[in-house]
Amino acid sequence: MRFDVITLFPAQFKALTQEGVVARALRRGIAEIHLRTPRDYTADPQRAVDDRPYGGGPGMVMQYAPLRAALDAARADAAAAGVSSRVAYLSPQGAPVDQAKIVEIASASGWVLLAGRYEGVDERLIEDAVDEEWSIGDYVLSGGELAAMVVMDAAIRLLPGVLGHADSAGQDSYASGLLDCPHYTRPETAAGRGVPSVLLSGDHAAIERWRLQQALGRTWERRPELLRKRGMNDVERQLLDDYRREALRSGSRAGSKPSEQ
Ligand code: 4HQ
Repeated sequence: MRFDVITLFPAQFKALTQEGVVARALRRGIAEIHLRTPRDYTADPQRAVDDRPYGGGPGMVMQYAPLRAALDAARADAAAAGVSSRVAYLSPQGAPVDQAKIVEIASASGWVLLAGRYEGVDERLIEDAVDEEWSIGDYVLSGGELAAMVVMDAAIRLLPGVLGHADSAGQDSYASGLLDCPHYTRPETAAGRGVPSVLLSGDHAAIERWRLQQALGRTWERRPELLRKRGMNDVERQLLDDYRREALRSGSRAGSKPSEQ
């Protein structure tokens, strides 16, 4: 799949493209990331791409013309490569991006991502040239670059052949709609603390049951709204009941979780 990114700070994307899972996917040709800067599309002799907001107030706003030219060039390049891309603008006003949205994003052949700076972009550009507006969370970044990298990282790791079979994306916690279970590795005793005995038992069915139970229990404790949205089957309901009974019996923090009766 192909991403075209419009950004004033292309160097920031080295964090994504130079090492790790995404870098390997790019080297193997499974994904492509093309960067372009609106500064190359301004008519201004100073190469300015921002100006003061109409109505006054602090900060600057990214101007329509250079962004529009950069977006059009990106879409034309993608089209010449046989990729029909939609345009997404990263902003806190956008629709929240969850794992289901990432799966949808990863199923497209291409996206043009607009990473804004300052107070954002001229609203007329959003109306004319942006298909979707996405938010990665309810906080304010100093630019859309990190948000674009978050989305590309989460999407590219889902593409066939990017992850090995063992750590394939199908095993991700959110693929099941639950938080992940706890993980342990050697040594068997660390700072005097052991490992849950079931994980050393060799009983694979019991281990799978325990992991599902931990995932259900932790989701119930930490993100009950995810559990409500997902629902449970009879086996899962029983596993969670047993988890809660044990939490109450042992007096763990989860057992005295104040928000749930
Ligand atoms: N910004 N999710 C402001 C974000 C953001 C977010 C990007 C900061 C756009 C203009 N983007 N610029 N949260 O905070 O996507």
